[in-house]
Amino acid sequence: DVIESFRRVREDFTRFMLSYRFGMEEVTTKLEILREEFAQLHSYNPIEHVSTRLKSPESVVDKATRRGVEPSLDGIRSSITDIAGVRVTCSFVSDAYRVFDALVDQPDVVVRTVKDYIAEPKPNGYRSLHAIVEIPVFLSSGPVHVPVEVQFRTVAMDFWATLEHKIFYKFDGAVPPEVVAQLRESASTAARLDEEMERLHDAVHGPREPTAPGAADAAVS
Ligand code: 0O2
Repeated sequence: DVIESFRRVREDFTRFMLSYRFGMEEVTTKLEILREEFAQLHSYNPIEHVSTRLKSPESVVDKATRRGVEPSLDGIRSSITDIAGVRVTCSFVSDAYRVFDALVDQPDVVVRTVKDYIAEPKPNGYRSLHAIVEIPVFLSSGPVHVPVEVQFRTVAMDFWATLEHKIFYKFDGAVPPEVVAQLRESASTAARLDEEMERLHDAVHGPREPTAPGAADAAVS
């Protein structure tokens, strides 16, 4: 009857949203293991902090509607890839690439797309390394392959992006041109700061194993 079919739809949707939370937790556990291993074996921690966010059911439905996605859970699963988001803030640019490599080299992690906004910043100055990875989650109903958006950035990139995000919302997206120009300028300052800190670190501790910028490109599937 109608109540029974509504109950089933609700259960399917709850399981669908839960799978993203579990996918996100799988990724954070992998990062936690890498962090701990680096710290214990190399006495070095490349990860400053990790944060997560799950899109609300309302904003998932809004985004799907805006994009004209087929109104089914499978349609949403294949088209909306940022329902689960993990942000990894690293100390240095080379660490961002190094942690990225260590994550995507794992056999159960499948890379769907990579956008390297560190090698090629957005026109507004935004820098970060983005990857959509697919991770298996084993539910009682069977395995699901969940896409998770992982953003790798430095503390300086994170500082800039957090403030830019606030300014963008303050102006409701219509940021005045002079503010846009100042933001672009401050993004260059942040990029220079990253370079200087990396040089300083290498001078004090000696250069680390090379992690060529753009190494991420090789992993694009
Ligand atoms: P939130 O609240 O952080 O999740 P998409 O529309 O996401 O499917 P797009 O635009 O190709 O497709 O995705 P992209 O470029 O990979 O970037 C998506 C996310 O990166 C954003 O998510 C932000 O988190 C971050 N981001 C991208 N560009 C900028 C920027 O110019 N400034 C800042 N501050 N962050 C940026 P959401 O969903 O917008 O926001």
